[in-house]
Amino acid sequence: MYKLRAGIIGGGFIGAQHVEALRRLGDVEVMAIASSNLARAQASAEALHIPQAYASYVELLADPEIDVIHTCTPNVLHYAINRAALESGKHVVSEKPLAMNAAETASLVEIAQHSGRLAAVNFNHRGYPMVQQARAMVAHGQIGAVWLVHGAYLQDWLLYPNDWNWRLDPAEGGNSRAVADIGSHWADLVQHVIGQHIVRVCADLQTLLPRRVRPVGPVQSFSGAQDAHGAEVDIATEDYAAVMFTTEGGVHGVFRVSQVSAGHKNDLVFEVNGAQASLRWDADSSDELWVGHRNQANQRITKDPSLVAPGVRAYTHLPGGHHEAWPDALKNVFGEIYAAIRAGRSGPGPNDAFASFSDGHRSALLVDAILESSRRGAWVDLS
Ligand code: SOE
Repeated sequence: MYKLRAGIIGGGFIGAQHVEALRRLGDVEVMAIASSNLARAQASAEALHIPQAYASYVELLADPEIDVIHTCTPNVLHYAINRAALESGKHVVSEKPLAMNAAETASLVEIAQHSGRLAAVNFNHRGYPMVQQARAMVAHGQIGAVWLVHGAYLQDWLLYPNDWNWRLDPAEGGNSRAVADIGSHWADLVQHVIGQHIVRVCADLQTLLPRRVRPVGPVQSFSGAQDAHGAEVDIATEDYAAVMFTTEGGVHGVFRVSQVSAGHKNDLVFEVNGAQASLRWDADSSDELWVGHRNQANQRITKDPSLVAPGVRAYTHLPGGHHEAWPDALKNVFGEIYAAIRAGRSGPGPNDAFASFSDGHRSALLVDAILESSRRGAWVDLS
């Protein structure tokens, strides 16, 4: 089988994970990487054993050998890269958010539709086997009508005033931080699991650290790097949010996100309460799905290819007891995306887990509604 050829734009934390997941698929060749300058691109190319380094994304997009672009830069560049990539005839896999605001994400949806190329946004949590098991159980009516959805996504990597990352600067990260960065994952995931869209929100956003120390030079996500000698700057984006919501089907929900909750590294939990049973999934024990009952003992289903729903087997690659986690979920999502490209499709099929540019646009609308709700202190409908 011929190999599809990928080019990576951005060599930070997530770019390196894209490279690794793609290589594990076996039928994709990572041909090139671009960064903000040649020296950085060459350093990434050397560290990740990628043959070609480009000084800019423009140069990489001009390479006719490359079929698929992975957008892994700071948020501020996503729109320009995604747009130029589609216009140059490449398929696109973009990190979220697709762009800095909903006007831009709407225009990307349109450009993607006209391009005929595959355009996906990386909501990687959808690729966990026990998330797909939860989705299958909801779809097959195994918990009854869905009533409530709740949970949280908590981190602690921005706890201290001298923790820094480009996401703290609205010019690079956007007007929302915790909500756009991790709330977007939580909300996308539960909408995927219950098969319903959020249509209304009421939010409370808080900035616990209104001033932080900005170091000189770039700092990677999760690097733990702290430079107490930088300049103090005002912080406008939220460290914490609590969001109540309702869905198109009348499900009620609430979630909390925080990037300043000590002890929580990357802690995503959701629970769905149905008329017959409940489901709970926790990314920290991602191979388990808790099933809550009223009139019988609760259950804990563990990931095992022979025990999950038939459609979920494709998301498992190892026997029970052999854990599959974050990198495997990413690989699962990429596997589906590349299979869709090979099949000549431009978006997900009904059984696919991966997210489309339309999902990315919906996520931008949700973030905007949450910001507006918190500003106004009122419920806001998604436009
Ligand atoms: C940083 O908060 C971050 O890397 C997010 O950007 C990712 O999407 C999430 O997977 C983990 O945290």
